[in-house]
Amino acid sequence: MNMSGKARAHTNIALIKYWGKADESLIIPMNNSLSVTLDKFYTETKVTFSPEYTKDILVLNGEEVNEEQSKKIYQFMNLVRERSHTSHYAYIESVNYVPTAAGLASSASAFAALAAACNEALNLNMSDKDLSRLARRGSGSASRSIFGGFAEWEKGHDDETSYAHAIDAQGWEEDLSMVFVVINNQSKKVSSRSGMSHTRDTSRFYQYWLDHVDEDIASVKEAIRNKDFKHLGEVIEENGLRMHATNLGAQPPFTYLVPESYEVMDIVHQCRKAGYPCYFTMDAGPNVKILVEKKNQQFIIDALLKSFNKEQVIASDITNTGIEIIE
Ligand code: 2P0
Repeated sequence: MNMSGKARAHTNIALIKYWGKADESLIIPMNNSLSVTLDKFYTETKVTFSPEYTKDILVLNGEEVNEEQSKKIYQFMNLVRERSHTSHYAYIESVNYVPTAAGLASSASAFAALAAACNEALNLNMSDKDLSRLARRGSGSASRSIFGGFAEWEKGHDDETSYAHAIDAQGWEEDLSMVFVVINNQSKKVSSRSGMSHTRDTSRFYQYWLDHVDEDIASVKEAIRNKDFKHLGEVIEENGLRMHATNLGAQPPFTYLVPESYEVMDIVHQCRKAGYPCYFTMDAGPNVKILVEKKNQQFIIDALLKSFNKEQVIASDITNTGIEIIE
């Protein structure tokens, strides 16, 4: 008998970053992180387990993915089999809903959707907390994509204690949005996995990062409680830049940022000067994400469109919806 389940999960963007693991194989982070879940970018995944399959197969956006690229998925499926005492292999069909050519496909939505689809297919009846723990084993940031709105991943100290939960913002997220500036650069990409590992192991600034991240988490939670956008923005901008500074302190140093990234940061500063508060954050790549109140979103977009083309500037609401079972 075939067993199948289909789920949707949205991408999240960290406002306080996850950067470095305490345990590489269990994916336990060195510090707590905090994110917003985005409405516009998501993954839908259907998984079908069958006694007739002789291996796992992944079809991504309609094309079969080769074994090398699917390695992380196979490891994850082995974990699911172990936990559910199933020996069946699975056929996994996954579609990323991100604007074409934006290059924003994310392992966060991918593993959150896959965890939820497996839970459904195998009738595992996992709680959101346990789904978050499971998704974490695929990719750390996926632990946060189980939830909508603001989510905090508590680092914990082992597999049991490391998971995310939603943070009640009393509906504030409905007033906020995120504007993406997609910067295409040709430089060789350092994956977030290897970048954070190299930085944790070698950066002269890494201890400084660890020493201040808890303060940032506390400040962000206070700003959310008070619906204080300026406070929120100032903290997240500092935290994001500090994460990128740790990479510059690594031996050898590296950076994800390119000249256009700095150009966007400058536009953000100019918008603030003009009386439109907005704040930037960057992840393991050159793209810049700008947190803004919806009422000021158009001003920021117009300012960006003087330097970037329409395809490069994409706005998304923050969704309150966590993982969903579909069909
Ligand atoms: C985050 N980033 O908190 C951090 C901040 C980028 C910068 O992409 O190794 O893909 O699979 O656990 O979850 C997190 O990297 O890394 C990430 P793994 P993941 O979103």
